[in-house]
This record gives sequence, structure tokens and C-alpha cells, in this order.
Amino acid sequence: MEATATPTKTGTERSAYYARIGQHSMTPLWEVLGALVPPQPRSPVEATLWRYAELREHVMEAGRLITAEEAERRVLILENPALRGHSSITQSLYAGLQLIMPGEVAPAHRHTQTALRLVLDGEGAYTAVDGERTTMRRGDFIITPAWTWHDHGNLGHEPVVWLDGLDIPIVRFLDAGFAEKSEAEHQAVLRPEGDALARYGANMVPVDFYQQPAEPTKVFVYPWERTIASLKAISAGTPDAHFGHKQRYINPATGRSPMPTMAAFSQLIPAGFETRAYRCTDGTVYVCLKGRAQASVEGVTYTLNENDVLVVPSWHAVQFHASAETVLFSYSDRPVQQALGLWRELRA
Ligand code: 1HN
Repeated sequence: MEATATPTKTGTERSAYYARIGQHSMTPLWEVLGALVPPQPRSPVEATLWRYAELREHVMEAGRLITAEEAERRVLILENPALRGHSSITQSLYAGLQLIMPGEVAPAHRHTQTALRLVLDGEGAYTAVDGERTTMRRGDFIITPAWTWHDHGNLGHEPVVWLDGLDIPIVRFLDAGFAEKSEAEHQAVLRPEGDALARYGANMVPVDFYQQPAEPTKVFVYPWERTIASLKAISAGTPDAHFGHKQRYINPATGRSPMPTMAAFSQLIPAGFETRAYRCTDGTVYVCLKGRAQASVEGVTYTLNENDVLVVPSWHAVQFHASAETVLFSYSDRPVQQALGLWRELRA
């Protein structure tokens, strides 16, 4: 019979043992159990603010260093300082600022990662998704569903910058990524601009259309004009204590997030309003589209101006105080957490 361990076994004996079992690719659970199963999320992600006024010149410099064609996508990744080298803004999400110069084309490709775009700066660019082009205007929220062909172009006279949000870390975690380049630089235009919104985005769908579970959303553009009109109309009412006036974007054919892996939101916080402390398990990327606000994340204050990006890690308490009427766009991995029964929130 093997001798039972006494609690007094020395650190040296244990280390020697760990080294021996290490030779067999084994490691003791008891050294890591607390970290593996924490009583509540302890995200390594750092709350971080990217100030567009400081970033813009660096983004523009990329326009002089590399062409969109050479780069395939000319993007500066917003990399969380705690996750350098991982191309991630949170553990599950990617964010980047993409620049397209007048006359340029970002060639057609497709991949199993889902992308969202939020247009920030400049006019005259378009993005094409599965045969339909859409003009990109500031504040427009545009989706490139997984495995749909997409290319971008700039037909105007100024540089155009948008935020890309992708589920790259999720797809990488699952080792489920595929990608393909098109032979053609841009895809054929099969339908006129606005077709998807007219057919699927006017509280009606074609008579014989029933969305299939794995089928991508048909509505792929949520124009700023519509978002701001609804937020403004709603803001005549009483703001929610934790959010101000907050809406989530849906696929109207399902009532669910238009992307299986990411949720997107828009909220209006009235001038002078302070939201109460709020935590949720989905680390969230916020973009200030309008106004100016102070964000307090676990007691640290950040000032958000137009086009600034703030990441709030999982289970960090966040509060906003709007100095002027503020509109925030945000996205997170909430649909994944909800599908898995993991999502939680706490309203103080
Ligand atoms: C991508 O396809 C785009 O289409 C942007 O604009 C950023 C980052 C990683 C992988 C694919 C785009 C991307 C990307």
C-alpha cells in the first residue's frame, strides 16, 4: 500500500515531483484550481481608451506607407495592452481602424469570421456584401456575415476610416477559420443599393421567406439616419437608470442579434445624465459617435470624445456621465454567452 501524504511534505519534494510528472505532460490541478474556477470573472483584459484625435494622424500615415491592394486590408489593430501579440481587444473580440484612400479598392474575399463596421470619418466609400453595395456614411453600422463575399472601395475625394469589429479570437479558439480570395477584384453588383433594406428591413419580408437558423442576416446595413431618429424619438421619455436610452440591433426576421457571435447596441445618454453602476460578463467595446462623456470603469475615469473607443472588460463596473447629449455604439460577444447559458449582469 502507498503511504498517505502528510500535510508537511516540503516544497522541494513537491517541485521535484512536478518536474517528474511534467516529463509526461502532466501538471497538478491543485496548483491552479483557484485560477481555473474563480468565484467571479477575473479578466486579464485592461480597460483602455483609444483617443481618435491622437490616432488619426497615425492611421493617415499608413495611407502613405502601404496601398490598400498591397495590404489587402489597411487596418491598425486596436490591441488590448494586456493581450499584445494576440490581435485582440478582449479575449473574444477583435477591433481595428480601417483606412481606404480615394480611388482605392480593398479586394473581394470571404471568411468564416463575422465582421461589423462602424463608419467614423470621411465620405465616399462603399462596401459590397453578397452582390449589394452600400454607401458608407458616418455612424452607419454594417455587417459582413460569415462566408459572404465582401470588398470595399472609395469613389470619393477624402480618406475614409471605419472601425472593424470581428469575432476573430472566437473562431481562432474553435480552430474553425476558413478564408478565400476572389479571382475578381470586386464582386458583381447583383442588386441596387437599398434592396436588402427595402425587402427585409421595413417590417416586412418577402412572402415566402423564412429565415433558416444558420443563414446570414439579410439586413446588413443599419443607417445612422434611422438609428439617431429612433434614439431621439425615444429620448423624449424617461431614461433607464443604468443605460439612458439603449437599443439593441436585431435581425428583424428573428428578433435576435443579426450576428451569431456578436451583439451590437446604440444608446443615447441625455446631457447631464449619469448612469448607475452596471456589470455584465460580456466585455464590451464602446465607440462614442456623438457628444462627450466621462466613463468610470472600476473607479478609473476616461473622457470619451467623438470617435473614441473604450473597452470595458468582463464584470467591470461601468458608469457614464454625459457632459453633452451622447450617443454610444457598442458590441460584445453576448449572443455566444447567452447561447451557452453563461451571460450574467448586475445592476447596482
Ligand atoms: C477583414 O476581412 C476586413 O473585410 C477587415 O474589411 C479586417 C481582420 C482580420 C481578418 C479579416 C475587411 C479584418 C478582416
